[in-house]
Amino acid sequence: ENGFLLGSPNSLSSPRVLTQDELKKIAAYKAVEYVESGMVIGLGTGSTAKHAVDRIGELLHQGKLKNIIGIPTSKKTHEQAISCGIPLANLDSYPIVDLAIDGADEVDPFMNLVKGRGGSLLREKMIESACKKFICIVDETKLVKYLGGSGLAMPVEVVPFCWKFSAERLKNLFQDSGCVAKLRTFPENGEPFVTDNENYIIDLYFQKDIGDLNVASDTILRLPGIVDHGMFINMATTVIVAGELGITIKNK
Ligand code: ABF
Repeated sequence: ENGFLLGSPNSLSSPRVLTQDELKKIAAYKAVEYVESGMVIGLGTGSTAKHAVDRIGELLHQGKLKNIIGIPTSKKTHEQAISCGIPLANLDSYPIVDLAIDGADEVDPFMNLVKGRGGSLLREKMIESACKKFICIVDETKLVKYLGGSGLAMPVEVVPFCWKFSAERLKNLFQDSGCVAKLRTFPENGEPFVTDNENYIIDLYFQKDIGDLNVASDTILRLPGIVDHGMFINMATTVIVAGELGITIKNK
């Protein structure tokens, strides 16, 4: 009934270990249970959110959901939602979003997030800051003790103009945390990755905890040339984590 063929992770019918993608799908389908007919829904980006968008499209198609308006968080999700038959709009026409469902790259114990490794952080942040409820969906590999703690990138969107100058300034801000700042490029040709808003991404890597996230956020946002960063502080109202032992739902 809920669309899974797999049963619960430990059931006799499916003793095998679930793949990461199956866990993502479980979290996404759980989140879609919160969607009600008539809602304006923020549609996330990435391989986890993709399952939620597919599922919303499927339920619309089956007539189990009606009158949904989707607000996509990226060009990619816009295309996916169109192919799923989800009616779309934007924040100009719907400045209040009932519910957004989106993935994350890291989730700390306080439900703060790192997002943007997919490059869509700006639209995601605009839409998710306009939501009454924001459900973040992840598999358990995304859980960290502190943001930046995975050793993977903390993305910052910058205007292309003098991006080296911006990267240097960002690195200097977090010298004490052993920050390394790298322009995101395509591995195949070394060309800069360009966001949906025609900006570049500087990926920050930290050796140590950056401390107070609000201070870090304010300091980054004060730099001219910076568009936004991938820390989503105190924005998720629910986090759904799918792991080998089942689903955990944490609410604000
Ligand atoms: C979006 O997709 C991003 O904010 C985040 O960078 C990424 C997570 O991707 P995935 O679900 O593919 O791991 O939510």
